[in-house]
Amino acid sequence: MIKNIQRIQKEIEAFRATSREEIEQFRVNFLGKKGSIATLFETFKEVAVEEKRAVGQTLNQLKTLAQEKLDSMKATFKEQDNAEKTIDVTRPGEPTRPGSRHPLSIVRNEIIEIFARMGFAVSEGPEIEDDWHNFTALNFPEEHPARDMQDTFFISKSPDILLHTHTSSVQVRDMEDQSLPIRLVTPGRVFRNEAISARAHCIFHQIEALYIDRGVSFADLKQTLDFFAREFFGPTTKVRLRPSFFPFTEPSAEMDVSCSLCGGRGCNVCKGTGWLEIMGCGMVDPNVLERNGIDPEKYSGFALGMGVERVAMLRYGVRDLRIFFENDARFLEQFTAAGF
Ligand code: 2U9
Repeated sequence: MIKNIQRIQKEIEAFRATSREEIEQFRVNFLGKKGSIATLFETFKEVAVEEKRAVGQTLNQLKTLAQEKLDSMKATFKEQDNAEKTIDVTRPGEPTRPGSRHPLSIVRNEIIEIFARMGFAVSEGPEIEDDWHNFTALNFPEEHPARDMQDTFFISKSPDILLHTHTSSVQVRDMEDQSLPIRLVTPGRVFRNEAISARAHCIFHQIEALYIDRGVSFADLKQTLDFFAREFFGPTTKVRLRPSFFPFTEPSAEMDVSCSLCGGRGCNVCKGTGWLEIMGCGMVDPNVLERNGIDPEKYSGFALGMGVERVAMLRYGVRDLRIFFENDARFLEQFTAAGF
């Protein structure tokens, strides 16, 4: 028995594991239920009574030896594992690509900057509005189709709470809060219940401008439009106005600029016309002034509005505005804005 114990002890001491599988094999062979130590314990029953004490002690020492060896082999492998996981701080770092401004932000900031040079301050307001600020104060008749469920996202009915369909609602709030004269641009997200296509989205961005003072005329509006068009599209840009209609302006017009892509000769972006429609504008309807507590006999104003997506499409030659909302890094990383 003692000889057997000594033989196994030597085996244990000599054992070298080169893999986790070998460690497990060691456990099974020596410490497992049917392993050699368990077998020794079985034969221990047959040991003579006077030898039991000495043999028992050696046997227990053998078991402890095997257990300690197993534990130390496991620990060594764990250390090796951890060493493999630690970071080699001497390795060169992964380059992190700097982010870039979103093209809609670049265009919005540039438009704001041009108006800022003409003395327009920036104003922002709530996207969730009531009927008064979005429609009634802006001279929308009760039965106007824009008030319809099909065009407007309503949050509740009676009272009507909705997602504003234009940033004019922000300017109505400015008229309530601010003293005259008012000269503001309102950039913002607007919401219209429209089918999404290459040319329209149910969420898009607008910039509107409003100037109210004594003696503001259509000539002031035209001068402002001319300046904006030349600053944004280049010094040779031509401008034309076509009569239009909006509930909140009278008279109203739509402004076209000569196509910046073909220089007015006609291309597929301007559909051969040489002109691109950029924005709507007009003199603030006296009804709007009156509804907002401004005396139309003393004050007049002009307003204009444009869609940022449309302007950005023309600036960058983008044919489908949905790409602005997809957050595809391959598209977005192409845009850089000097100073914005
Ligand atoms: C007040 C009074 C009048 C803002 C204006 C337009 C003309 C216009 C469209 C351009 C493309 C909306 O994004 S779009 O679909 N906007 O044509 N907006 S005048 O008129 C105002 C604003 C505020 C108090």
